[in-house]
Amino acid sequence: MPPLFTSLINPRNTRLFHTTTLKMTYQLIALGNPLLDIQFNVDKAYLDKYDLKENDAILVEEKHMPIFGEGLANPNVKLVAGGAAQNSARGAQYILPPKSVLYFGAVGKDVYADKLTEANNKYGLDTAYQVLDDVPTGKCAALINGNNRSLATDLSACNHFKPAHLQKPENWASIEKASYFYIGGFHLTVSPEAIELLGKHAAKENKTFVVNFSAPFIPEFFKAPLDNTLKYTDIVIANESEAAAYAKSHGLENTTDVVEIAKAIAALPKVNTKKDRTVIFTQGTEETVAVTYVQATKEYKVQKFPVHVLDSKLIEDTNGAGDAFAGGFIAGLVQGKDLAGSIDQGQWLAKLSIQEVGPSFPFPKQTY
Ligand code: 26A
Repeated sequence: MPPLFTSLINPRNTRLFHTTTLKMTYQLIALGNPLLDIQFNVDKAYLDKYDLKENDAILVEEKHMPIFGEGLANPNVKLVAGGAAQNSARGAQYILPPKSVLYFGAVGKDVYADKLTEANNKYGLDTAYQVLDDVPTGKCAALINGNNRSLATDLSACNHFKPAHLQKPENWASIEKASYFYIGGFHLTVSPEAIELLGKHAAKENKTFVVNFSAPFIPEFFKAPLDNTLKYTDIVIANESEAAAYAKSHGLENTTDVVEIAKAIAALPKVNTKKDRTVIFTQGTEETVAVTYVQATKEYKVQKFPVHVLDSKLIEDTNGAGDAFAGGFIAGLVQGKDLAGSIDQGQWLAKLSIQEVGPSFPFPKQTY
């Protein structure tokens, strides 16, 4: 096994170049779980053996742990920077001028973190990681099966992220200057308190707070913290299976129409009444639905947008497709584009990303 991979199984020794000199003014702040993706191809039998669905994201249990070693021993394994919100942050930074996005999350002092920093540096994404001395960086087995991807995550260091890290003077100074916040719903498993801290700040300052549901298990099993987060949320991004999971856990199990589910979420109470809430549901290759609840008139504005279709022969893998959509979308907001323009840019970036290995974007850079 090559030495890098040996060190990945037992990740010690870092070159520790995740010490970015922060600029204080970023337009967009993102928060999530920084993970290294261990990506490899599997068949249905492999997924069955580990009780995994073809298209899902889960937190690993003990029985899943051998997957990581098996992945690293796979001659075709690909190690790519992951972490859903970190992927979106890289995607937004891919589009925006340098030093527009700052990403928060927790990592260990190891070669995994070095690989993440290497990728982020390539995109010009600044990070303000909380660095743990004795817990390894989190990892995600991204199991590719045709155009599906099953994600099995060992959060490790990610799990130790604390709101106090955001409150450090140098970090809070960046938060105060930012106008947009992007939260990976996955982080609800780690620190709902950190999310609430940012949500309260955004609501008080009339800034834009965007939350991605991330995976069906979030609305299903993290219902209370998600419901609390939604009070602060101006824009929700989710896919069709997350919409269905939300419906199931919120007494809407008979509602199969995504527009109806979006309406229910859009009209939930809101702390910042100066902004209406919009709920965006992507649906794979089907059109994207956006529903805004207009508080002034108590009416709903329903819009539908086609995706940028790609010949399926050109798909490399779909790991990170939703994150790319979110990244392109929020970059659009930061650029001052309207909802339709931002959604279209999200579709464009998703189409670029699924032609790359993992949650990545093409170089030389393409422009929208
Ligand atoms: C808490 N969990 C399970 C997770 C994740 C996650 N990112 C944050 N928290 N499980 C998978 N991912 C990331 O999702 C991306 C694809 O959308 C993977 O790292 C992958 O890059």
